[in-house]
Amino acid sequence: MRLTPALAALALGLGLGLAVPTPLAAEVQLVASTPADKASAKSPRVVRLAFSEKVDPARSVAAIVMTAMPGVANHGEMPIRNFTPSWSKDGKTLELRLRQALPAGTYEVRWQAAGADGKLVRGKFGFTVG
Ligand SMILES: [Cu+2]
Repeated sequence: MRLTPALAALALGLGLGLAVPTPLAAEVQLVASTPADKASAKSPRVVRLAFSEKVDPARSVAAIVMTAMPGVANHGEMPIRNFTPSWSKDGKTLELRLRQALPAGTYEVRWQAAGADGKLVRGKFGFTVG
């Protein structure tokens, strides 16, 4: 069922509790990454996140966390900070360029991004370095 804005406003006003479809644009999504989710990579120096649309760079960011390392028990979460972030010209791809290749271990990349609808979306993916 398609509601015109006026009809939707009326329905809400009457408290009918109709689920009015939110913005016509879908919320921003991560469509690809390097390394890919669950991939095994060799000494990566770049982590790249490609979004489904242009995002607001002021509200969009990614962090790399090392969660395990060979031979280290109870490693815990170790934030990786030696990278420089940059956005592609079209505003859809975030590149984290590491000053040193990531050492062997398990990593999680946590991101947040705000697209055209202004909604902040969060997600994560992980990979291992062998
Ligand atoms: Cu570590």
